[in-house]
Amino acid sequence: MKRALVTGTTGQDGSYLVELLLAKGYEVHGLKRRSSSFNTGRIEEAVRSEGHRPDRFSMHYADLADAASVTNLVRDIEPDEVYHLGAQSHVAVSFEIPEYTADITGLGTIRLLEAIRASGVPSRFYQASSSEMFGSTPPPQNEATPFHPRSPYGCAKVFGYWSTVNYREAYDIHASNGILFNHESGRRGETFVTRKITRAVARIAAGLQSELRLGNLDAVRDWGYAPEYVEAMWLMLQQDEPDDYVIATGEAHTVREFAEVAFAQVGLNWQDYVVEDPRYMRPSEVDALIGDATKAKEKLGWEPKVHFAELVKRMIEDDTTLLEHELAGRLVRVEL
Ligand code: NAP
Ligand code: G4F
Repeated sequence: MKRALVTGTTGQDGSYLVELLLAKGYEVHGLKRRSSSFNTGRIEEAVRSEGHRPDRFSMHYADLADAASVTNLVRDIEPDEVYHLGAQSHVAVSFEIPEYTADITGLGTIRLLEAIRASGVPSRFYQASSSEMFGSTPPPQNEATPFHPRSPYGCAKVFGYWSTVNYREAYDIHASNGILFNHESGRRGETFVTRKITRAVARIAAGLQSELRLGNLDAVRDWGYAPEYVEAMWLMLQQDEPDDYVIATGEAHTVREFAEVAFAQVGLNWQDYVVEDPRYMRPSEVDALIGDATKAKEKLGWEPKVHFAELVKRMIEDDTTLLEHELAGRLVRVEL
């Protein structure tokens, strides 16, 4: 039985990856950080789904700011594969807390790589790199496109990317970067733009909200479906040789289009509800991200199946169901 350690387990991608690894028969160890309230809602859903056996799944307290905590995990668990997804992952927030973002999102990667190197455990390593690293370099972007980050988050991810390449070259660690373009789902954090929109649409349709305040409606993104993207992470660590891969759909849509399609799904006109609010504009913006995932198709056999309209539809359905459960008081949190 293969053993995996996943950081960022409580996040969107971590929860889908845990689900995937359990389904593949792995023993999975997740990291959770101390929080004053339950922060394991997504992973509860993942562990319960499809009757997965919780005895192959454990959560451990650790923090990416605490090198000893991650070093101890690698030494004690001796994982075959480490998926490093933990990060301060919000671009707008990174302008408010740049040093913290550099510490967790940038140095956090070095702490984990160093834990692997120092322990001598032959773990394969996945780094959650980001299309945000391309920043202002015009699309389409692929593995050869130069980086020009536009946020503290993007800068921290560039550091993590090159650290991963460096540990591969210097210490022969099987370390790969997945350069993932935006990917979304019903488990997406509520303050990222897609989920902010689909959650608002469900609430507006139910009469609980009257407007939706957004920032830059002209931004272009390449939005895919998160469960498919975690499959690509796993595929990268199954290759004989480590490498770096862009994962994207290649389709471009604006934030405005996302809002238009989402409101139309419940029979509403987005223009009646969306208010442009400078509060959500960024000091420097990434105008357009559109990925070219040809290498992933050719080498990993990976291709996206869920496209834009279907993605928006699924997210609206998930938020509508979630709202019904919330209103019926059917959501109960437990300790994991
Ligand atoms: P997410 O939902 O924001 O999850 C981030 C995870 O990191 C959460 O589990 C969070 O824990 C954890 N974390 C934050 N600070 C931590 C700390 N100090 N110590 C330990 N854990 C900490 O992000 P996601 O969308 O799943 O993305 C996963 C990874 O892929 C991230 O590295 C992100 O930057 C990167 N990425 C995402 C996308 C995308 O479109 N989703 C695209 C490219 C790259 P809490 O639950 O306690 O907050
Ligand atoms: O949903 P977003 O916050 O995602 P962003 O900035 O593209 O970052 C996400 O994708 C990256 C991959 O490219 C990840 F690395 C990162 O961790 C994260 O998952 O914003 C998307 C676009 C931006 O241009 C933003 O300015 O939507 C625009 N936007 C317009 N109004 C808004 C809003 N974004 C947010 N969060 N909230 C708004 O009200």
